[in-house]
Amino acid sequence: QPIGLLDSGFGGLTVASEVLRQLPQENILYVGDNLRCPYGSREPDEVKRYLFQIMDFLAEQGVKMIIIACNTATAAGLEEARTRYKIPVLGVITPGSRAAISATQSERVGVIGTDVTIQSDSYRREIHRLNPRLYVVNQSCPPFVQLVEEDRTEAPEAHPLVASYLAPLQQEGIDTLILGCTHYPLLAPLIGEVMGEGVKLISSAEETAREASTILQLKHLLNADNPAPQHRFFTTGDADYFQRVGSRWLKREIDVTGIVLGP
Ligand code: DGN
Repeated sequence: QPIGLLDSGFGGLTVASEVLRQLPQENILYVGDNLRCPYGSREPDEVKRYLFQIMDFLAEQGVKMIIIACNTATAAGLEEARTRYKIPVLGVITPGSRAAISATQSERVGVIGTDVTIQSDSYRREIHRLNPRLYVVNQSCPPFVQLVEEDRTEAPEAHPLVASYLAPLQQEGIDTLILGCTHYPLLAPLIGEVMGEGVKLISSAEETAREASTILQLKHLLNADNPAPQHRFFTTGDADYFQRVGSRWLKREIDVTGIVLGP
């Protein structure tokens, strides 16, 4: 049985890549809802509806676990998703919060994400549940997702755009910055350059894959003796474009199928 992963587009590939690295014997199914990307500035209820359509699709394919590899969808629907499906469902916000808490020395943490994620205040609440002492500052960066989706992370306009959205955080004395959108690790070189060496960048990917591994072990669902694991990718957008850009981000040739999801 495969592990299911989903995102509004390419962002969740940052999590998929860690799952492939940490759990090389697992089969995975990935859905990117590129047609309806970005999710970040939609109403949370709409995001939730899209999320459940994708999760239904993955459940029909017989996945044993679903990783919501999208902060926006995690913020909008993780809790309800856990009550709707019998299989384990993981989000990316708790793992990212945990990673930031262990990384910070100054106890001052920044969070960047989409409008839905930042307005939900999910990271601050999760961090304070675990460690109420930390200072947490939020900043939404809506245009960053499009830079990734349109494959423009190295375009000349990318640097000034990233710098202008991060400027308010530079006055905050943070030593840790949570990349609270799974697309943002694909912009990490630029974000790192703008924030400087004193700021650690935290992506949820590693910690999320570790949590997936722990849960699969506890439930005796880990794959063993699977020397030729299968990885399938589905997109609601253009399959050829996903194949080209996705293969580059994942550094391996991927097999992509186009799908249509309900209205
Ligand atoms: N990759 C998503 C996230 O982590 O929030 C969503 C990006 C988007 O669709 N705006």
